[in-house]
Amino acid sequence: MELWFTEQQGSNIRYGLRVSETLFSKQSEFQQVDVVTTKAYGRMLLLDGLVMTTERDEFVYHEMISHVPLLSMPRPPRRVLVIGGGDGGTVREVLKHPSVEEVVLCEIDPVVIEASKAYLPTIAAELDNPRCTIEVRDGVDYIQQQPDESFDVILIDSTDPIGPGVGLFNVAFYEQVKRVLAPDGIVTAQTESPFFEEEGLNKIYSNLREVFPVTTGYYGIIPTYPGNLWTWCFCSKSVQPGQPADKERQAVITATTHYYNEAIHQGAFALPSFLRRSIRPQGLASTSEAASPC
Ligand code: SPD
Repeated sequence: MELWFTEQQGSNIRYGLRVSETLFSKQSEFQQVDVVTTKAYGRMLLLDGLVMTTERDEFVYHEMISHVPLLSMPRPPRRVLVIGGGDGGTVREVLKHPSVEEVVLCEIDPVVIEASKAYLPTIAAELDNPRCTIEVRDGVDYIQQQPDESFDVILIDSTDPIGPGVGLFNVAFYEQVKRVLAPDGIVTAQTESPFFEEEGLNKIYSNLREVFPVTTGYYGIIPTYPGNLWTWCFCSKSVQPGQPADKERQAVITATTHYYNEAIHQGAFALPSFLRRSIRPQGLASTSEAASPC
């Protein structure tokens, strides 16, 4: 018998992947956690039946959420916070940056970490790295207890804005993220699909714009996410997006990546017209605006 996983998008769309094996399945305190093997994309992590990552295309998401902000920082970042991201893919990319002394992973659900370490070893590869500190806690509580300006880069690697991830999309949370961010720091948040979540995406951007002086969306192509086009928001107190801060730092990273490169760093901010209307830049200095392809 053939086994198929389907993810439903609204009432009219379902995406399907043929599954050969279920490797892990557990209802945690927070959500249903599954790891299955798919014929087309290798092993896949599902939370509450939604695709979080697959072995074959995870590199796009994890490289884009990490290297765009880390390489935009005017000085080499030392301390990085990842909120969510219990599969470890974002931590793995952050630790490619030699300047990073510590990355704190704040994941609410220990079962996601357990399943990823056991069944997604290439993604969770650096979770035992001594430069990685794991906090199994709600990111909303964790951030409230951190000192002002204590992180250089903060990456909000959340689930969709439902279930345990919902508190990671509101203004009160973003205010705390801003407080904890260094003056020259950068925040990147995953901001969903522009095709299917337009209303939700507009709300996320409006919340981010209430808090951060500089915000702009950028995008990448992720075959297993609904709509295939995925967005992140680059937010800062003053740092402008679009240009890597240091070509030497960038070359160290591009020697390892499969999606991110010099052209993608700038090109990801070149928004298709329909996205300009929703995730357009705000707070860009006029010189950068003129120089940037946004
Ligand atoms: N609809 C899928 C959204 C998933 C965003 N987070 C993915 C986590 C990968 N580290």
